[in-house]
Amino acid sequence: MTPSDSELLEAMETEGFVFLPNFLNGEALTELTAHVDRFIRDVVPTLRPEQVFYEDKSNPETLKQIQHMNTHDLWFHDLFTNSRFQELAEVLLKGPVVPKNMQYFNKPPGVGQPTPPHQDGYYFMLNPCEAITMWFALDVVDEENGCVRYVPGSHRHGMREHSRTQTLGFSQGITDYPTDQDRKGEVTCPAQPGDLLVHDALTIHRADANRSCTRSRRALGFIYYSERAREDREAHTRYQRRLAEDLKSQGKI
Ligand SMILES: O=C(O)CCC(=O)C(=O)O
Repeated sequence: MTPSDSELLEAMETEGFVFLPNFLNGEALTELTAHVDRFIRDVVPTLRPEQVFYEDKSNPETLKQIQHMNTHDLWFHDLFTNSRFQELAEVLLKGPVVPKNMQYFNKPPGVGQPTPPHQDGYYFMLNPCEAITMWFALDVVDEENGCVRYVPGSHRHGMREHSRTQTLGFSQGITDYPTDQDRKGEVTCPAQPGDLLVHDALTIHRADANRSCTRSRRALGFIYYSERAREDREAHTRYQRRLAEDLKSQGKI
């Protein structure tokens, strides 16, 4: 049964995330997956290095992340801004939203690295920190290939301290994770293609590496800010610029 808007809002307020199985299926899912393949084939080769990350940049099979798909392709722009995804964002953020970034996340088989524990809001630099991320599964995702793990209720305890990680694509991680409480509370979120997870920008989450040697772990991320949230744009741009220089100097991008 599809949950009502008020049930979704209540779950979001209590747990800091919601799970919507089968958000897309059938032809809509087939079409979306075909457009992801098209984007990777036709658009990725035209993107700047700081917008596409590989576990090993000399091997295209290890593609792990794409940033801002919506700004490079009309089909994805439409999916992001004129769709059930944006409608859901408006419900969960209780008003108009700013569609900010559509991303592709993969953990390629054998080499896909863990996602460090983090809160998205730390990267976003918002005041108030009112934003959500949707995580849409394109593959069967489980503990073996690195499903998302949440700490329910963690969004109610403010921003934790983060520091620089060496993980390409997730440059900040929570420094004291896991506390006993984090460890006890953490839940795994396996998913099927077409399932959707949505989390608050303050909800702590992470994922393990892909330990499977044959199965990819592809997903799309949809980031929406509330129109009430003000971005510290200068600090954000400064951070992104320094990070890109750093990654280039390390030969990672
Ligand atoms: O795909 C992952 O492993 C994590 C994605 C994530 O951190 C996010 O969507 O905010």
